[in-house]
Amino acid sequence: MRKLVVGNWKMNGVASDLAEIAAIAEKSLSYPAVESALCLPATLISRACDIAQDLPIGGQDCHIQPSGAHTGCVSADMLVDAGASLTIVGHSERRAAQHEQDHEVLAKAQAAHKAGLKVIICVGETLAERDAGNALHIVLGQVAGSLPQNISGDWLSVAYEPVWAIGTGRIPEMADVREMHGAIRAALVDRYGTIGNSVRILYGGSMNGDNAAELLAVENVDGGLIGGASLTCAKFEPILAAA
Ligand code: 3PY
Repeated sequence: MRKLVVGNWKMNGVASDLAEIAAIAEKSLSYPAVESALCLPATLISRACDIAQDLPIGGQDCHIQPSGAHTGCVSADMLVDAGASLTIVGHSERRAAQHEQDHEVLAKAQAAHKAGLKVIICVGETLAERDAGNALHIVLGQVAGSLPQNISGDWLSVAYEPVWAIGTGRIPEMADVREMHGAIRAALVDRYGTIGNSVRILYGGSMNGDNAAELLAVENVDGGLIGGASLTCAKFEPILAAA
């Protein structure tokens, strides 16, 4: 399957960054063997779509309702209306700061799919959970609790992002990445049969131009969810090249 490389801009990006988005969109055309996308703050999506050429633009979260009295929230339908074609749900920063639970992440994934978006569901363990030997148990629990009953690899990807690797410059040993991605794959196949083989499992957490080739070569690493290294074309391109 084609590798999927998605930038997560988090709470970064204003109008003056549109030129960088245009540069990334232009550069991504040089890597047709890689599927790429940028998940942006909701405020930038519409303007980014105007200049993104073939580069899909996405959101970073969505509400479970299509509309209503939810001050400050953005629905999946609103993301679609703005031009988005995908969204992230369940990022660890939201699971921690907004106390999002698996069942809410699942509902968001369903709402996003219903609205016509592709969806990336994030899972990952904290350092304390890894140090206690619970990483597999925690992550497989999140996979079981956050994924809807009816899925397909056409619209769903899972991103394994160890929380302690996000924004720290640290990445796991490749053997640990192989073990976790293999365990997620086995869980997907166990629950969904052959469909489980069509779901991409992305690695996220301090992936950059220096470590992307090694990470993307690991079995069952079907792409990356990229934080800081997706903010400029100069840093993002080497990851596209490695994929
Ligand atoms: C990171 O790599 O920092 C991420 O959290 C990507 O989502």
